[in-house]
Amino acid sequence: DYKFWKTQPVPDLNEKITEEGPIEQKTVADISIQPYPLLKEFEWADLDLNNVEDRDEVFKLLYENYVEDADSTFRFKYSSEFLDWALKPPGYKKEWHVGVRVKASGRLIGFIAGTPADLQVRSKPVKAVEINFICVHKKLRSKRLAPILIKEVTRRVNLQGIFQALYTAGVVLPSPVSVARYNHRPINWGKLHDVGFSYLPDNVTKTQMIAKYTLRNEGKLKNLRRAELKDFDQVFTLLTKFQSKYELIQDFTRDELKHWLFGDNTLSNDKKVVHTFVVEENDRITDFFSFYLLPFTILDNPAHNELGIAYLFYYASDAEFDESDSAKAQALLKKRLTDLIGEALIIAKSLGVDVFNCVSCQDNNLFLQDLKFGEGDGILNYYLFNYKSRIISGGLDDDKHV
Ligand code: YNC
Ligand code: MG
Repeated sequence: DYKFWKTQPVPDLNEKITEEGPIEQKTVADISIQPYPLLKEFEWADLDLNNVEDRDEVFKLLYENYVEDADSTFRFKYSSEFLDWALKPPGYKKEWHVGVRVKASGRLIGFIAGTPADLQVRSKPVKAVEINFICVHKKLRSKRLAPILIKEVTRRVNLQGIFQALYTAGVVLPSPVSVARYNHRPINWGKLHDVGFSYLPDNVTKTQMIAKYTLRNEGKLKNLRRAELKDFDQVFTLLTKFQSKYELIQDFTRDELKHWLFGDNTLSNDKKVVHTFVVEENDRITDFFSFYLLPFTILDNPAHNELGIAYLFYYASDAEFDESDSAKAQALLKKRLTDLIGEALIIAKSLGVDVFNCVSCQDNNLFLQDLKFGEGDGILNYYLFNYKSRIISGGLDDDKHV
């Protein structure tokens, strides 16, 4: 019955939203400068991710205790490099990398992170953070530590004059502003089947399944290449224009987008987390896409211990820009995105990826079928904290409580 969430500035499930905007109006002067009290055996700790030991502690907590699938076959494996990229965008604050330690041993048993992420909600600018990586050690679950982590990170964010947040979760809480489904494009179907990720449908052989998902080794899009920093200005302009049609987007500064697309450029290509590619014609960037690598640990499997997974990240194309007939524009975009993401699959394969994931929202629905993505069991709910918004269209729930 959402004992905690009922006390928070979020809309009730099924609440009809008429007016959009903040729920509570607060100022920094209203916010306590004292941390929330913890049980006496625990203490708060800011994690310094520039410090290798701190980063490894967060890595280990998540490696052993973070999100698993429904039957505990897989667990997200966020590497230390991934965390360094994901938690340190421009303007990050180490006070927002909130840890809880056992006082006696110093052991990290809880974590939650906030990162700067201004938004545009139906073209309205909303100053915000993104909240992610909430984790409580398995031995300390169901003791109401999660609400304390959430309240403490809220307090610390509020102290910087920010009162709104974006977060996503597999669980249903009051109240999703949009809902998307995970889609999976098998690349190494044989392995996916061996580890229980993919099932063999009736009346089909394994050989047929492997053949169905076999990709070429070489792409066919001319002028596609790995993005370089010199491309950034054009990519920024292209993405800004491309995304202006969406109802909920992150309002990137240039430095932020540079970080999200190129932030791990000091790593070699085989260690990189985020991979960005552009299509260039006569010195003009016409398209780009990016994906990041986030493997699963495979739990209790004698033959395999890791599943290579790519997640589609940002992309943009100018395919539709000069077409005023909207049906024609859509068809042009569908064709171009199918070609582009088709290339992403081939590149992901060359990086050892076993499955390519994306969610069913925005323009992704244009290419899912042609590229042989299949619907997964997983749902991703999108939430806004302290902000009422009508359902963001483009997700699964478009027809619900509009
Ligand atoms: C969750 N994922 O409903 P009620 S996603 C938010 N997000 O509250 P306890 C969650 N709330 O129902 P446990 C949640 N999961 O009584 C549970 N809850 O109102 C709520 N798992 O707390 C739940 N990471 O401490 C209930 O539960 C209350 O010990 C129960 O801890 C939960 O990062 C958790 O899946 C998730 O480590 C920490 O199960 C634990 O079970 C765990 O008794 C594995 O908590 C890892 C995992 C979730 C990944 C994510 C997004 C987090 C969003 C948090 C909300 C942010 C709000 C905005 C704040 C900033 C505002 C500003 C400005
Ligand atoms: Mg707990």
